[in-house]
Amino acid sequence: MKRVVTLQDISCVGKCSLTVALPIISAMGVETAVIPTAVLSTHTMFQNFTFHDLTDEIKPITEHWKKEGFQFDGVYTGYLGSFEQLELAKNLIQDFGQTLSVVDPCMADNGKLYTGFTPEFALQMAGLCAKADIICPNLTEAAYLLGEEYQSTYSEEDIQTILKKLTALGAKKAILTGISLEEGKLGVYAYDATSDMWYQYYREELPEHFHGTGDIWASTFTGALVSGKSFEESLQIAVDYVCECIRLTLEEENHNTYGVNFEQAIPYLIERIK
Ligand code: PXL
Repeated sequence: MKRVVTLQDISCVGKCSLTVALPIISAMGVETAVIPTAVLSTHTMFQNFTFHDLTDEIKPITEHWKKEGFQFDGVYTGYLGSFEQLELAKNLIQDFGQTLSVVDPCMADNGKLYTGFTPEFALQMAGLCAKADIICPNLTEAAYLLGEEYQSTYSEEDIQTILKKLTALGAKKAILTGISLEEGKLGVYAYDATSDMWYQYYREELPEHFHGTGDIWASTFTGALVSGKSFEESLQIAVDYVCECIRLTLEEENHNTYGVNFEQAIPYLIERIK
C-alpha cells in the first residue's frame, strides 16, 4: 500500500486542510499519515477563531518516525503557520520526500494574503517551494512567491512566464490553479521544467466559489499521483473531483459557503481513479 505524509493544520470546522486531505487521500486507497501543525476552531475566514500552535510537536514526531524507519511514497505540505514551520517542512521533505514532494503554498487568494500572513512569510515560502518536486499555487500565491504585483487579468503568455519563474525557484513542476483563459472555463495550467512540457485542463466554471477547494484539489492531485496516475491524469482527476464536489454542493438548497460537499462526491472519486 502506498503511504503519504501530510503536514498542515487541523481546522475543526471548515472543511479544509487535514479534514479534507485525510479522508480524500485515504478514500483513494493511500495510507495517509498526518502531522498537524496547529489546531484551529475554524479556518481563518471565520471571525474569532482559536489557534493552538503545534510547532514543538513536529520534530519529536519525525525523530520517532526516523527511529522506526518509516518511509513514505510522498510528502505533501499545505497551510503552515510560521517561519519555523517552513524550516521543519523543508526537513520533512529532506527526510521523507525522496520519492515525491508536493508543496501547496496555502497563504492567499483573490489578490490578498490570508489573515496572519505577511509578504516576508510569502518570500520564505518560496524557499520551501524551491525544495519541492511539485508546487501548486493559485495566481495570488504565485505573485507573492515571486514578490510581484498580483494581476487579475492575464494572457496565456503571462501564465507561461509565471510558470517559468515559479520553476526557476527550484521546483521541477509548477501548477497554477484557478486559471481562466476563456470566458466560462476554469482550470489549471502546468509546466514541467524537466521535460519542457505544458499541460492545461479546464471545465465549465460553476456559478459560485467556495472555500477549501484549493486544498481538495491538492489532496486529490497528490493521492492520484501517489496511486500511480500520470502527472496529466492526476491534474485532470483533481479538477473533475472539485467540479463534482461543487455540483453536489449547489444541489443543496441551504448549502453553506465555508466548504464544499466533498463527502458525497467520494464515490465519484473512487470510480474516477479506477
Ligand atoms: O484552505 C486553506 C486554509 C487552510 N487552513 C487554514 C486556513 C485556510 C484558508 O483560509 O485558514 C487554517
